[in-house]
Amino acid sequence: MNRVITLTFFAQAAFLLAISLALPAVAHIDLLSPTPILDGKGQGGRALKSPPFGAPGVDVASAHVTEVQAGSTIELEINMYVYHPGYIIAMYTRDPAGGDMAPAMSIPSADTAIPHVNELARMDAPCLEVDGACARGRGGDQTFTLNVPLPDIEGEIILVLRQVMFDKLDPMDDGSVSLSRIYYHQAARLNLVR
Ligand SMILES: [Cu+2]
Repeated sequence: MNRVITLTFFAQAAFLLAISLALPAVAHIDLLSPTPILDGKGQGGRALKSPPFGAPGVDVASAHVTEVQAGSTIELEINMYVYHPGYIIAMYTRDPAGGDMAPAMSIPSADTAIPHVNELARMDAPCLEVDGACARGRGGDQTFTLNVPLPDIEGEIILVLRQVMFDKLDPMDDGSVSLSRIYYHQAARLNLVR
């Protein structure tokens, strides 16, 4: 009898594990336009967890390039397929390795603003109101646009999109806040021309 229970337990555990692996731990933004370096559901949805571009192992130099007028405003089309309270921020780097784009992993206190480099635009995660509250998770699925003023420089940049989630902040014993779970990343390669 004990043995049957044990086997049942393991079968259930294996089943739950299989389900959790089948459902990618996806987050939660998918840049539809311009063409990203890797789509937002790439690598089973786990790629977005990898800073700075959400495209681990992808050769940036061979990624799709979108040509845009320097200094113009580009309209991003973004699908946020899982809602978290927080914001979405657009930044840029000229470094194809994104060396200056590493996200902050800790802030000294809950009152400290989360630092970002080369910010171009940001917006609150769009809220789909249901019964007076924002629909959580997949219930909050929305596609929206974000207008991003581009720098007035010529040449290639990587446009970096970062989802910041306030419900994933981890308060530490020393009063600091760990940011290790708050980000999702995506990026697009642009060539700015005059
Ligand atoms: Cu989530």
